[in-house]
Amino acid sequence: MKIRSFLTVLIVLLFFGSTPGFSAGSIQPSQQTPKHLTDISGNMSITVFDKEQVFDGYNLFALRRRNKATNKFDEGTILVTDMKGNVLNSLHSTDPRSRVSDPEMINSTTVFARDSKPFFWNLKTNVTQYFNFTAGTHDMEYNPETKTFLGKYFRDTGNYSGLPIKYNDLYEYDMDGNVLWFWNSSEYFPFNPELADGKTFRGANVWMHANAIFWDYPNDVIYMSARGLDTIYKIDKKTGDVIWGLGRLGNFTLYDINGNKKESLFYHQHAVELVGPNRMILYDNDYLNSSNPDPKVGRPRMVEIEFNEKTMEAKEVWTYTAPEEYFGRPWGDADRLPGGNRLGTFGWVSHDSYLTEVNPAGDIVWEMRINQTNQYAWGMYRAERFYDYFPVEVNDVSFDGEMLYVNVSLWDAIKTRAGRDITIRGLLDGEEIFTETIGLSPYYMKTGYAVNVGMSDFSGKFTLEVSDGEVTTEINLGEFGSSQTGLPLSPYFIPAIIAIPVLRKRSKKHLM
Ligand SMILES: [Ca+2]
Ligand SMILES: [Ca+2]
Repeated sequence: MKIRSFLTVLIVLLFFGSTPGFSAGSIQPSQQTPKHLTDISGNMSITVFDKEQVFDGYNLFALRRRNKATNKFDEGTILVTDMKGNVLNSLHSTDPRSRVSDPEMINSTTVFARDSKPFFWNLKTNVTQYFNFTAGTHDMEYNPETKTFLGKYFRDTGNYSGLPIKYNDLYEYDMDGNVLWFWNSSEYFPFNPELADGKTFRGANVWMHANAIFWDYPNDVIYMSARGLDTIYKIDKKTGDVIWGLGRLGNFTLYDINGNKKESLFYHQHAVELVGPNRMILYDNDYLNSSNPDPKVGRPRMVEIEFNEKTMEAKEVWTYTAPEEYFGRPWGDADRLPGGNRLGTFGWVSHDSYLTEVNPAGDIVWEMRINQTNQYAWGMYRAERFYDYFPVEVNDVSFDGEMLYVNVSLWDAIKTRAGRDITIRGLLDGEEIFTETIGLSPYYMKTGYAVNVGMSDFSGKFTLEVSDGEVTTEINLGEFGSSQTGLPLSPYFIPAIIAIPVLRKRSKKHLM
């Protein structure tokens, strides 16, 4: 079979399925115009939106309101917005000491979040389900395979310099609140006065200040960010042993993006998570970086680091440095998105909150800003992006009169830890030609998919349909006819060859 034309689509073709998403109708009548929402949405705006460079999606985040008169957080609200900033769903915490801060999607309709207790929130039905145990501090993880939770809890043991020493223990709970696993941090990180120096917080020696956990449950390990130590620790969930540290006090030789050896790659970091095998992203607050003119003021960054557990070398592979006015001593989040953009949460209450999407080159392609008022500041601790379709890029569509060659890149609609199976169907004028199940990569990594479709009489509109049973995306690849000797060149097609890693390749010839 000779390929007469090799064509590459350079733009992203998106054809949304019939899934309606979380329309404004999912906000319950009682929540339509409460003051908390008008207060916030009146100060929320989209300042950048380059539609050519972003996948349209939904933003999930919590805003915690700080009353400037009392200097205290007085309420919290979890929001889902579209890319234009319209609030589609909101959940207002009635807890005066609300801790809503880091909601995540656990499937295409359900948010997992924590207030004083962990809970699920169904965006379609607006039903919440609270679990009867305390949610701990900073971060909580949910494992959908075991239906268990991993939380982080402060424990005071002993005193130093007249202040209690605070440890950061980990607990795994089942849905009924039974403790299934306990990690005693004082066993693995006995208090070290040298490291505690200057690391006091809330009237205690919070010397490690573990502020993020990432439970890589498919591999039974936990990545824990110790902010006070400028180090990420990898913990073996089975044995509790600390496998390594990466950072100022860790075991890796560290290199910055220019290949220079560094003492540390980040200072008082937040929100570590994996974005690939041996690759992590995190938010570098750049706080207490002694190489800065004033260590108390830095330039916040998003950083991706590749680590090699054989050579014990870790190097920056992608970084973004935000403007000075985005700096916040605490808080922050960094996410890798489908297609390779990154989403940064610059939301500490010392300034307006920014949720900022940048392309791989570091240009801001989308941004939401929540302005402070004289009375209030809205802080954003973390954010997530999700979709009601499967983001896709068409890398190649070519037809030689008898055989159709298709090569696409796919991303999941929600961020998973383990990946999951989806179904791909090939349709000619709506008639199924083939169907198969493929595995989608975790953490919004790209999944390559290529297929060759050949038939004796191939004519009609060819569509790929990607579905998980709830979310369905149709990719319309165009009209083809077996009498054609090649496709006419449209403005979207230019002759070019781009090497795309293809994880799954199947040849389908003469299926009919
Ligand atoms: Ca986490
Ligand atoms: Ca995030």
